[in-house]
Amino acid sequence: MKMLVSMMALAATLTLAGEAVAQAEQTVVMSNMSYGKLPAGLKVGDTITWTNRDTVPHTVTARDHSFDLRVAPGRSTKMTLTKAGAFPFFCTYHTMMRGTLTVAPK
Ligand SMILES: [Cu+2]
Repeated sequence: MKMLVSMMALAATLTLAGEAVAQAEQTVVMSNMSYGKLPAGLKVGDTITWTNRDTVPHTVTARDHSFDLRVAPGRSTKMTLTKAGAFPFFCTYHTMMRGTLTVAPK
């Protein structure tokens, strides 16, 4: 019985450690001149792969310039979130394309 309890404690510890280092990988698809659904629950250290299914290039440009990606037609570009906060962004080629990423601290 004592052994079982300590194994359960170990399992709980491993689970906590796993969560602490887990980094989510998200994808946002750009198509029909708009950004797809933006992921919720983002944290510093997570990555977002931006996939452009249109036939024209798009950018993912933060208003405060904390990120600025150009994604060629038919290509994907991956970025890692390095700062917490709310980041409004837009496409510099098509300024009606816009969104906001909300990133929690690690
Ligand atoms: Cu665009």
